[in-house]
Amino acid sequence: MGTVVTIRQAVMAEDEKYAARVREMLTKRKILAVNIIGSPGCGKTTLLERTAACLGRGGSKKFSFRVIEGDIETARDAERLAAAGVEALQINTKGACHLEAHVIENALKSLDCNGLDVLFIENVGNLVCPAEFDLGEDFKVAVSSVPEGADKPLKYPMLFSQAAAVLLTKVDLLPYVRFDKDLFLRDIRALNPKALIMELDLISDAGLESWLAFIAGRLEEKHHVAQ
Ligand SMILES: Nc1nc2c(ncn2[C@@H]2O[C@H](COP(=O)(O)OP(=O)(O)OP(=O)(O)O)[C@@H](O)[C@H]2O)c(=O)[nH]1
Ligand SMILES: [Mg+2]
Ligand SMILES: [Zn+2]
Repeated sequence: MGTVVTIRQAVMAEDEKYAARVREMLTKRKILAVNIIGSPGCGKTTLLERTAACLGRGGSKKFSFRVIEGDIETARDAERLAAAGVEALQINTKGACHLEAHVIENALKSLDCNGLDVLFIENVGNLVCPAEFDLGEDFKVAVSSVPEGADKPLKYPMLFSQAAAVLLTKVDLLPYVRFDKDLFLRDIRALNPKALIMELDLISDAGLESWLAFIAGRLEEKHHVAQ
């Protein structure tokens, strides 16, 4: 058992070096990197599709973005994003249930970073170990959907306590699903008082403007700091 712990710590320490290199490279280019984490089917890809559609409609918030898509198998999410006009690079982890920084460093070699404002990384659908790995991102975003139930923050505290923002998706289903929203909000507040909490309905795009404003605001802060 002791050996297992030692090896795990060594792997994570090694990955921290890759994460630091990714962060340095992206900061030099003033690219905001966002690590999007949530269970399978919570709406991560839909969020990115709707982000592209809303930016395409114009409005006050404008930024360019590309996506690194993490999935165990298939190129389906990258294909969905390509159909939405978004350049996306698909990573297949072939069994691994999270992305690691060395994979991101490698992916960045094939991603065109010119004129790029924001890099979204859609992590493998999983509420557990993606939260343990630093990919060199500026911050993590936790996505949790109404049908998953309101008890998730306390059951998977690592993600919810670190996330800069928590997105509650599928709020259009609130009338049909038993979901204690007060409990959900209270538990997030207890874990992470600073997290910005947004409620999204990705069918009607309700709440999406707040998401765009949040990303645009963080991008502006990054430009300011990197100057
Ligand atoms: N009713 C409703 N359905 C949604 C919403 N957002 C996403 N969906 C649906 O939820 C399903 C899963 O959405 P995805 O965006 O593929 O989920 P994901 O998190 O990317 O899933 P993985 O990549 O497999 O982890 C799809 O059928 C979406 O159309 C929402 O706000 N409301
Ligand atoms: Mg997806
Ligand atoms: Zn994992």
